[in-house]
Amino acid sequence: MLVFYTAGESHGRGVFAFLDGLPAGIRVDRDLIDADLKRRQQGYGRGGRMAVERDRVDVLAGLRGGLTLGSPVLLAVWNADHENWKDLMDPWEIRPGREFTTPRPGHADLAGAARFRHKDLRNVLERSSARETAARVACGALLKSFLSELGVSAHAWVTRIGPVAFEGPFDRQARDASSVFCPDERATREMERVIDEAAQAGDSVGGEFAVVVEGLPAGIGSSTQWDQRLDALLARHLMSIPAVKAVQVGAGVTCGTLPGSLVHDPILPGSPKRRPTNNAGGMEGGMTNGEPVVLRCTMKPIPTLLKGMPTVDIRDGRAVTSAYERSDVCAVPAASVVGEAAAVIAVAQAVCASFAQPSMEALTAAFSEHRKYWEAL
Ligand code: EPS
Repeated sequence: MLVFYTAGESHGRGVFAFLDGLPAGIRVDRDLIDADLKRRQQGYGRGGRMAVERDRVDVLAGLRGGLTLGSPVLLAVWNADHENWKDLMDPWEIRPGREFTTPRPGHADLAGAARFRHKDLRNVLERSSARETAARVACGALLKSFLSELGVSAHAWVTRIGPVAFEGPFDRQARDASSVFCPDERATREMERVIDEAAQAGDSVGGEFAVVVEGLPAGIGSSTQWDQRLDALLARHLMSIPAVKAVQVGAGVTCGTLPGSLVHDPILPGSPKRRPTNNAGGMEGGMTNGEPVVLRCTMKPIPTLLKGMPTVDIRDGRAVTSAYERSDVCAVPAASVVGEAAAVIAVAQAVCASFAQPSMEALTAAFSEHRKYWEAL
């Protein structure tokens, strides 16, 4: 089993990722991790915090000479902004008087106050902050090295910002040239305009992104138990990205509007068995079916608004307007990078569950043997 957890507060010393259960001998590409961390920091509509941070991975355990050891891996991404928050984030002593008591509608603040009985909502928001996603991206980028040795890759792009949608094909160069990670120049300009308008109005804006995983043979995941279904695992990882409100697999919600004969993808003769369409999004019965895995996620607008929202002060129940210091206007481009990492982590977990081996050499052999079986079926 590949265990994955993160730790760390938004303005604490850093964010951290813990991975246990990886085989020994994966050659890890540090530049790839730092490139993904940098990509996650970008995107039109980001706020002041990203001007402070220069995210890079620091490997604290589990690697030697660029190779995984088969022991637990511990990754750190240090928070440069911690310097400015030392007093407020001191693990041992906090001076009273700077408590945050006005929960932002849409954020974890109020629900967290109920869950943990915190009176200072900073104790909730520090961990619920999307800063945590830097740790996920570091982890996902490390696992890209693992999956790439098996011939598996993932990519994500933005398909909507507010009312502006892009339904065209993926193009890596065009995506990387876009300020919103949308592989279309015209859509990019319109999306920038929507973000500008939201910023001018003191508001925020959400959107959608697509994630595709390619190169998986059929039969990864399992139909035998709810928690072994790969579509469910992918959805859980993606839904757990802060602000994601919907995850769709393949044709997703459209499947409920069409007859079966238009939804299900015909099986063509030949080896391997291919499909002329991919409404299933590469998933049947909780397992891959040999087609690309296609996922789509919807992100709500950022809840921290310059114009504020009606809320209450939890000290006395008075009606007030929610507070604002700084925030992103739109983080959908960054979320697409996180989505890519989340999908990679889920797929790596499913691969490790199916082909558990202590060494990469043995795991690659087992995986290749399975791929050959599928390709000859
Ligand atoms: C976030 C609020 C902002 C974002 C942050 C998520 O941070 P701050 O409160 O420091 O201005 O910038 O995202 C990140 C720090 C990041 O690395 O993505 C929130 O409340 O969720």
